[in-house]
Amino acid sequence: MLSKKIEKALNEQIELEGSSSQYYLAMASWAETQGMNGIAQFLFTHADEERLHMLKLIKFVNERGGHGVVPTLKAPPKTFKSVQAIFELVLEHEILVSNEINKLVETCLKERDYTTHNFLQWYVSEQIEEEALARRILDKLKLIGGEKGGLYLFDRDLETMAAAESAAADKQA
Ligand code: OFO
Repeated sequence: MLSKKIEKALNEQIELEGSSSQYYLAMASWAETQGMNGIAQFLFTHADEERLHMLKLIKFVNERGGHGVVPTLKAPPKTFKSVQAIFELVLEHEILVSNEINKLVETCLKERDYTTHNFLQWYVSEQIEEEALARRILDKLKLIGGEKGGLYLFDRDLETMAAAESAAADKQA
């Protein structure tokens, strides 16, 4: 059984995962309108993953006797400055999410909720991977600089990465 405190904290995380999904969806849609289909595909896949993170939390809260609440979400931005700006925002956002997960883990330890603590370890590892991925992408973009041909290849690279990620997600499902 979840304590009210942990249930509330998990519901806040549900909201954050949901808004991450919307945020990446907005980035994906903007990239698609700019003709960057590989980047868009990568971000669409990322948005789907965040939705699954939200779903996983909702199911956990319900299984533990609480109520996973579907959140009302604020509209994300419609447009973005550049591809570089998008991935800077992705990294910044992932760092914020990691900090929130870490706070949640700490609260579980204080409340002696070892079951939720154990459940959250999956999110801890996921955040390490997502931060690392955002950093790798930013490094690639730095190498390219403002070069158009480089951006074309980068777009194709991300399309391949998106296909690999969704194949891995299908295997897990
Ligand atoms: Fe939910 O994994 Fe990133 O934010």
